[in-house]
Amino acid sequence: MSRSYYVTTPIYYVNDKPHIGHAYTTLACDALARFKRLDGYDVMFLTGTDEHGQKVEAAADAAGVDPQSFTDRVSQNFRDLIGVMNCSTDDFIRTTEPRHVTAVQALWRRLKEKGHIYLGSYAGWYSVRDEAFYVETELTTVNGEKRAPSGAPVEWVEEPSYFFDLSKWQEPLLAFYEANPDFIAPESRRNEVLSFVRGGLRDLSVSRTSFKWGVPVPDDDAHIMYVWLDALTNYITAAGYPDTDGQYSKRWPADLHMVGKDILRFHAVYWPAFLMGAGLEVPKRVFAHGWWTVEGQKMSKSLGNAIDPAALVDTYGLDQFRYFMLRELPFGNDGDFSHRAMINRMNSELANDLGNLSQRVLSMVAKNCAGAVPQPGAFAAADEALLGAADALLESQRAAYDTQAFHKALDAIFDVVGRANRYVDEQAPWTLRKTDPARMATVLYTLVETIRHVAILLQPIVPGSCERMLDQLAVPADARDFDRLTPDYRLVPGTPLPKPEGVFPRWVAEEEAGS
Ligand code: ME8
Repeated sequence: MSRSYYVTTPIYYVNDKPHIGHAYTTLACDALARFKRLDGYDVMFLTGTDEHGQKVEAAADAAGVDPQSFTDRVSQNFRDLIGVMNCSTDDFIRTTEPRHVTAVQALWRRLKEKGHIYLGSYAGWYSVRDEAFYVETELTTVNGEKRAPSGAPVEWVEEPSYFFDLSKWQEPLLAFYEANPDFIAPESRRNEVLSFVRGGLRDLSVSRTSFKWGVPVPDDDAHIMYVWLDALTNYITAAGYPDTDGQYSKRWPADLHMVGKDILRFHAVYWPAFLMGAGLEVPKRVFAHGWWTVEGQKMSKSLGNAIDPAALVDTYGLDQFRYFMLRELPFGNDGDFSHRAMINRMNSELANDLGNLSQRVLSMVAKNCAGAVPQPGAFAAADEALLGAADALLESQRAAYDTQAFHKALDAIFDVVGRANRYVDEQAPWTLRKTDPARMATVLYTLVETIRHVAILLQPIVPGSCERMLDQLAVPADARDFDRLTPDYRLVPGTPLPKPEGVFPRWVAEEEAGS
């Protein structure tokens, strides 16, 4: 049986249109899902939408639509974005679906039976924007108004509420983090969570009575469930819960919950506590990535500067956008989107370094090797060094993907691309054509084989472009998985190649193009 890999994005609130922040998380998970599939895993890649709660209810109200029609419409925008970004999701969950309501109610019953939920009343601060409860000491005052640590406004709430006995989970959670040092990444975020939990935990309000848009609490429908208990459960709903036979045992626990740093606490503290309370397994890892700003500014509705990923795909190209998002920042860090940075990356790395290499080499092969994979002679040390570097890439890619270090994965690949470009210049096959055609064939063979490695390994990031590169190398569609990256599967000399075509166009500004 093949190894399984289950990766999830957060489920996005349907209060607003998707922007590049949402695109980022989903793209990172797509790269992981594709990588693991190519590496022989049976992958489940889940995304979806978080549709209940006060924030969504308010957005529907503001739009003058009932919440269900509103969520149907906005959820579809997130679903459409998956196609626009060529993401390979296996399932799309909506928290308003019956399968999810069944799962959340089953989880609630289980927590209740085990004595972890009790009825009380809540009096305290709540932020609708964060959908989170805060204590006075966490708040700051800005222009006379109390604000959550995120900067979101808060309101005073007093209502009957069920509570989850989170305070009892401090020690079990700390023991769990200790026993599983890779559970929270990156390290700096892990430390933040540890100090939060060490500071003590208060029981968590897990139901609301002052509005209706949510999953009813079983046997007490005056209450609806707190939106985060509802939302987090999506990860087990999609694995089949409450049916714990079947798919569930294969999928759960998830290998990775990818989230932004804003929602780490919910995933790394509340979620494992709920699961432990219910006697269910805890996910293997939560990675909290950094935050994008745009041209130096926070993206916000009021500034109207949120960038639509579809517009970037239209302007710069799909793979160019995918590449930029996963290349520009050390994954985990915050970063800034700017058009200048986008153009620099696509022109210097994709068009110049990789595109030119492949176009140069394939044109020489087309002209000088009868349009077929060249026949190499004995390999010289320089050839073996380049092929050795290409062969060694898979291991470094695995290490990078397993730690979600996309930037390191790309660094390693582009290091080989850089070596290949230097090798072309040093070996000067255009000169060898006249002086030593047999040696020219060996050099060109070394290069096309190196390009084969690069194109196979870049598939998770720029899948469409790699498909075209591999077509140009006449690599059959069923020979593009990572098990083909060994010397046993080198390109077969004499295989006819199609006419080469550029894969990574340069982006030329309109004023330059017109001049
Ligand atoms: O929090 N930079 O949904 P949400 C980077 N429904 N990533 C960003 C970003 C930015 N500027 N803006 C958004 C929720 N994101 C809950 C989740 S999960 C059980 C429930 C990404 O629509 C990032 O992944 O507010 C962040 O965590 C997520 O979108 C928040 O999406």
